[in-house]
Amino acid sequence: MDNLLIQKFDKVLIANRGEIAVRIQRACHKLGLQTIAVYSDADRNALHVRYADEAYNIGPPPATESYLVIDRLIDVAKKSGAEAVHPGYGFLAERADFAQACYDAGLVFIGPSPKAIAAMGDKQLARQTVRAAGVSVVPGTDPGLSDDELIAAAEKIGFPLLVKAAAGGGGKGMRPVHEAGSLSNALAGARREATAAFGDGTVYLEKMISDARHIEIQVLGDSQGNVIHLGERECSLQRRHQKVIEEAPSFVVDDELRRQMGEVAIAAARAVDYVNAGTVEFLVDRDKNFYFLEMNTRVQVEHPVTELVTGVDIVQEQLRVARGRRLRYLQDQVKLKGWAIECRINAEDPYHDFVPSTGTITAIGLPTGPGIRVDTGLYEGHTVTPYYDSMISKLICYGETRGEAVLRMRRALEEYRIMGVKTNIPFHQHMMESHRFLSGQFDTRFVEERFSMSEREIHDELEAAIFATLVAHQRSQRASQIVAPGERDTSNWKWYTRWERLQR
Ligand code: MV4
Repeated sequence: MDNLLIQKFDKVLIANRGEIAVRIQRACHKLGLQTIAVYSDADRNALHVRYADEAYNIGPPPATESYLVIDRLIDVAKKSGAEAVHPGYGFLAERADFAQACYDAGLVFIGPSPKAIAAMGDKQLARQTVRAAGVSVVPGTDPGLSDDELIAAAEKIGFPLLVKAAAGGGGKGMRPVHEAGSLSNALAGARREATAAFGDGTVYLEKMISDARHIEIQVLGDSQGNVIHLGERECSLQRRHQKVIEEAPSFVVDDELRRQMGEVAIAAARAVDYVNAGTVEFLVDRDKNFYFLEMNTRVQVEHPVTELVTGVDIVQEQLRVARGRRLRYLQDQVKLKGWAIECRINAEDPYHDFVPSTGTITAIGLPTGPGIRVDTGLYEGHTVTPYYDSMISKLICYGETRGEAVLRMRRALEEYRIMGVKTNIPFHQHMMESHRFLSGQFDTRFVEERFSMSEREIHDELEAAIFATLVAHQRSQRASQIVAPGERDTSNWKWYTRWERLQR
């Protein structure tokens, strides 16, 4: 195993913030491990700081001066006596140089080897590596081609195709090309964008798979060479390459397709001697052909939906295998039961092109009850700043069936109260009433091309008008029972916040 330190540890530094830092702490504390938190000046009072056994300030609010400073994190690990580092997702989670720096400092990196991270981080190398292991990839070009060779290759691949950045992922540096004439422009544009974003302008071509769904397989590997998969997550509902709703299982994956995709995902993981939790992304077309897209070498935002339908605590398994333990499950012990849906709650305005919303959270009411899970770092008094991602909470609902999960989600969204910033909760409420979502008929273009919030805005305005009429009428009837919002008993959440929403 290349530069992969596996050994017992008792103290874990969590190189992250927000809900995922809290999630990792919970798994650590369950296993009796001590936690070291790090925080920027903006996160002094954050939940992950309060829950930690020890917490260290690592600098000013911008991530480039705090959460992304490798030397400072390694220093804190040494100073605090941490023996392992969990990177979470985002920030340094997929930086091979960070995993290597941990290794060089004698720290267990709770993730795969730097070599596996690097192999999957280069999208062209990843394609080559998994293809050599028998995994079907989207037809496309090999590394190291000149412009003339790319143009010749494009004719063979056919149109439409995509120009993609080798260092990319997440849609950056990606350009669709519909005819030969626009290829050289697209190559130049993608190179420019990739150079600016990643400092590496290498691009390659892939045939465009249209009407595809984005379905990913969760895998787990241990240091004894066992690799299992935990089934799929449906991640087609995205906006600007950010997922907004995920579910497990997927509407279109039957037992046989799951078995096939699972086997292929395991082969992809084995191709890089994968250890720890990872995700293999696929595009699945209308005929259920599936193609490897990329592998994410970290725990993902949407891991809870898999936890709910498999009963496997993924973060706990990450910690266990990093300490040299075997996976607790064999493949045939993994059984899917029920359905789980996750709504990402973002601080943004769904009625104004989802612009980020900042401010101080003055009050929160979390939904609870059967089948409800909320993963969040939110607390009253927390200030949502523009420095970090706008995702402030994840609402995950479980049901025996997809229908039950949806009903619980609707109820939980109605209960959820966040005051002080705008959130995309109305977007999720609207989605939970959409025929296409309810019937499972959507692909990766649905949110941006076919789903509109304007209907909901009209619906909200209509409701506000009816409500105002009702209030006016009741006031004229019995003045004592209806009072203006300022005079109303604000301990009644539903009433107060509903008024606020309708006043929008
Ligand atoms: C594709 C594709 C169609 N064909 N590749 C977007 C981000 C990056 N992970 C890869 N992406 C895509 N690659 C081929 N050959 C369509 C997308 C894509 C997409 C993928 C998943 C979820 C949402 C998406 C939205 C637009 C495009």
